[in-house]
This record gives sequence, C-alpha cells and structure tokens, in this order.
Amino acid sequence: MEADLLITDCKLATMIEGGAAYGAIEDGALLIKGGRIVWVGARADLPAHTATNTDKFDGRWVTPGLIDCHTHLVFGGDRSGEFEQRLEGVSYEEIARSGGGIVSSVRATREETEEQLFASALKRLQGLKDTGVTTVEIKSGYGLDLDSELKMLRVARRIGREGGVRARTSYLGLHALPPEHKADRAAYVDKAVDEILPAAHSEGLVDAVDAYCEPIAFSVDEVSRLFDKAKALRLPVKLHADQLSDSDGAALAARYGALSADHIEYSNEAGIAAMAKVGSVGVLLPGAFLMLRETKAPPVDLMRRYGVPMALATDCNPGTSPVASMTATMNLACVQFRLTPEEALTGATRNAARALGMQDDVGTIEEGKLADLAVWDIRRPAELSYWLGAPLLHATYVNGTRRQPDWGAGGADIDFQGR
Ligand code: DI6
Ligand code: FE
Repeated sequence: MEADLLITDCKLATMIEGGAAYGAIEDGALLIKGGRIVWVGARADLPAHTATNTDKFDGRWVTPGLIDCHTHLVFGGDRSGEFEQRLEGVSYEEIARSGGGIVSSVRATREETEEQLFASALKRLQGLKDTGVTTVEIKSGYGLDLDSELKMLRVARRIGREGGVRARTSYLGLHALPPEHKADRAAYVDKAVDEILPAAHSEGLVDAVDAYCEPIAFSVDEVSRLFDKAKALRLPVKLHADQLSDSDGAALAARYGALSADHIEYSNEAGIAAMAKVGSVGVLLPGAFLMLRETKAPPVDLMRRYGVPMALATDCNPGTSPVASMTATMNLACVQFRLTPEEALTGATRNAARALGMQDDVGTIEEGKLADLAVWDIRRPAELSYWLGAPLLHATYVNGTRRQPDWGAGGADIDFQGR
C-alpha cells in the first residue's frame, strides 16, 4: 500500500461508534496518503506499505482532531465591563435590554478593520489549537449591516485559509436588533433575509445559516422567515435555541431539519423527540452556562433516551462565553452536565462533525476520512476531560500535515508505553 506517512507507536481513540470504548486500538498504526487516512488498525495487522515518512509517538494517545462546532471567534473589543456588572448582580437580559450586550460588540466590531478583527481572532484561535482543535465553526452576527456582516465572514474565511485549521462559517444575521432598526424590526428582518444573506451567499461566504431564537432576540416567526430563505438557497440551518427560556426552539430547529440546535437548556421533551426524529445534533455550550451562572442544565437524560447526538463547543464570544479552550469545555460539560468523559470526547469529535455536516470527512479516525489528528500527553482518554486548563497536547495534524510543534518537555521524559 502506498502512503506518504506512517504513524505508529501510539494508542488510537478512533471514536468509531459501536465497538470498544473510545473505539480504542491499544497498539495502533495509521497510513496517510494525500491528506487522507488510507489504513487504520492494530500495528500487528499493518499491511505491506511504502510510507515515505514515519512518525512514532512512544505510546501516546491519538484522537481525531477536536472540532469546535459553535464559536463567535471574530469580534471587536471585549465585554469585561459587563462581566463586572454581572458579578454585581445585574442580569444578562437586563444588560441586553438597556443597550449593552450583543449590541455593544456590534459597535466595536463595526469600528474595526478586517486586519484588526483577523489579528484578535487569531489569538483566540491559538487557545483552541493548543487544546487540539483542527476544525472550527465561526459565526457572523456582530456586524448586522451588509458591509459589517460581509467583513466578519471574510475574516472567518481568511482564518480557514491562513489559520492552520479548517473553518466553517455561519451567517447569524438574526442575532440582535441593530440600534438603527430599533423602531422597525420588520425592516431589519427583511434586510437580513432578502439582502444580506443572499449577498453573503453569492460571495461564497456562507456554509450554514444560524439565528438566535429568544424573547430578547428573535421570534419563531422571524427565524422561520430566515430559514425559509436558507432552504431556498439550499443552505443548512442551525439554531441558538432555548438558552434562557423555553421558546420551542428545539421543535423549530427540527421542523427545518437543522444540523443542530445549540444551548437547549430549556428545551422541552417534545422538542428533543422531534430533534431525534430528524437527526439534529444537540450542541451543549457549558462555557456559557458557567459564565451566566445558569442553573438549569440541558436535558441530557432526555437526549440519551431519545438518541439525540450530543456535541460540545466553546461558544467563544465576548458576552456569555469568553472561553478559548476545547478541553476546558469538555471538563465543564462533565462537571456541570454530568456527561461521561467518553461522551465529552464524542461531543468534541464525531458528533461535532455531524453538527457541521462534515461527518464524511472528519470526526473519527477512519479509512477515507481526512487525516486531522491530535496527539496527547495523557495516559487515559478520560484525562482530556479531567484536567481544567492543563496543557495536554503533544501535536496535531491537519490534512496529514503536522501543525503544532512537538514541545518535548513535559512529555518526552514520561513513559506512556504500556499504561
Ligand atoms: N451565543 C450567542 O450568540 C449569545 N449567547 C450565546 O451563547 C450572545 C452572545 C453575546 O452576548 O455576545
Ligand atoms: Fe453562540
């Protein structure tokens, strides 16, 4: 078998469904050609091959590259002042209704150039990459006018070209009502649906369409207008659903066959059942839950019972989730929502791929998939969820190309073989 690269001396958490825990292969090997996995299995079964290069990992664990399937990585300014207000007891809704919140990030984002937005997003991206992320979804929604939304989406696309990760973009025009439309909501919805989305789509800037469905944001009817347009443009949809209240968001997402419904703390059982029927993923955002001191956990037991795949994401954003670590997110999901470490890693790999419609290409270590991998200085996969903020990453591969450096110290002197 011809290959560019052989990876061996490693344990594989393939995350393939249905077999051993984590789809584990204790003494594994991988052959990669042209950026794809052409063979994976036990080292003992390795076929005759002609790999040009070999990378050996001293028995370290290799997982699929992590996927952060819900971020607002591109934005101007910060909202640490609102953070201080919230610590004083002012609620997120109060801040939003009094002209702060998303709208204050809109002002800051409109003021910054593409170059400035790119530079600050790249910094936050580094936090994700340092925690094993090889694919990131990035939303617009802090522009809320034609030029600023296009600006954000162009920056997101540039991250995919120059950031060393795969990037997927989502148009989040219905995120908040921009200040200039305070008196005429309907006109803004018209503009977001009939003007901004088609323009962004015709520039090739949109992979999916998202909306924030919440009493402080947009109604089921307004979101439906946007989703009808997405459907007409053959774009998949996702939804910020039932984060602060039960707005029947899960059912709305399911009605449109959404890739995912995200947050879903307050979703009702009928909504979860409807999601299961159409295969929508439930994306849990434990960073936002933590930062808002939310107490109503998403209905994890219902999702298990109905078979709704659960994914995890940072929701990296300046208001409710200034979080730039995927492994910290896994920890928070286990501690706050009682996911198992295996569910957390599944949520950061296989199910996250599905939440982006990328399950044919990424999310598991499987023949035919892209060679996006993370190599870790851990003894057991559960360590990825156990540590909070510890550096665990040894290396990543994107498309079969090694990305993160081999840091050596903090790993090289530990014998990971046979543990
Ligand atoms: N994602 C969002 O879009 C909103 N909450 C969330 O978790 C608001 C983000 C913000 O306050 O900027
Ligand atoms: Fe969000």
